[in-house]
Amino acid sequence: MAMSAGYIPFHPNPSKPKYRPPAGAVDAHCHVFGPEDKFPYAPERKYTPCDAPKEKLFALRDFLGLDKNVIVQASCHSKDNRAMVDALDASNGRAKGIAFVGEEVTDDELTWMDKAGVKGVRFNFIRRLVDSTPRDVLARIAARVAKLGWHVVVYFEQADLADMEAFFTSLPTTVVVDHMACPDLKKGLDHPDFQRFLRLLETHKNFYCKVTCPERFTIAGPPYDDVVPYARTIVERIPDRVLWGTDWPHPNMPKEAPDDGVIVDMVPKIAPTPALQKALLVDNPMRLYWS
Ligand code: 0GY
Repeated sequence: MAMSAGYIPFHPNPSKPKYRPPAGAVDAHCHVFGPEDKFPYAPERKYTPCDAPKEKLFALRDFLGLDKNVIVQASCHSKDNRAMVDALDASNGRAKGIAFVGEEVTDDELTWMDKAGVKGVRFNFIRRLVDSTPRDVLARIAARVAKLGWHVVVYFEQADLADMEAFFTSLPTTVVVDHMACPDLKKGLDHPDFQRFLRLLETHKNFYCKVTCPERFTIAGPPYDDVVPYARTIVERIPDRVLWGTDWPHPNMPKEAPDDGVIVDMVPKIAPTPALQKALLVDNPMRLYWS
């Protein structure tokens, strides 16, 4: 197993954001990991995270002035969704989930997750994180979860879009793209990769985009102003189909995890009006996850 170092801890002491999110704001991309003694990490994982239990996530939610979470299954737990479902069960209805499943998942397991508040499955195409799954398998999974009213979350890199676009647009569900499909800041806003991605979002009205993870794409470092033009362009082009999240606990970061207060303080830069902020933080995630 090729595994990166792992165990980069989340920020021990995030700053209080200056920006106050509107009432009911949703962190639509975050994770829970472990604790390992209760929910062990997957043997096939490519990195080992720090334990990031649900209690810490809920405390951070409150500290940052957020109201709800969408907890996304990450590759380090692979197809064992128990830690995520356990967090949903403990959330008093304030968390929904995105699962990772294989074709062997049973209808009973899907029903168990559906009842707990799972709203979708994630297809991860990032080669450093997962081994690839054939598209016909993914298509069959999508058809099954579509019947539950779930959607599909896709995590991929813009440079791979040309190859995957036909598959993505054939999916029978809403499609949510993680982390702006990883913009390459060295290429710039005008690069065909980013422009192609924008066209995809504008053309296909069933696509949503998470304007998340500036810390993964920045060249300049915090407060990540170099990522703002990418996120802001997407927010302004498809204001009713964008989502925001912290990505806490920021798994698999090469050096140190970001200050979550700084991540919250980016919101007014990428969504400059109160109407855009309400769409991004409340209306869009509520439509997708709580309606
Ligand atoms: C993320 C990003 C990452 C990790 C995972 O599934 C995962 O392990 O998603 C990453 O390393 O880019 O979504 O938080």
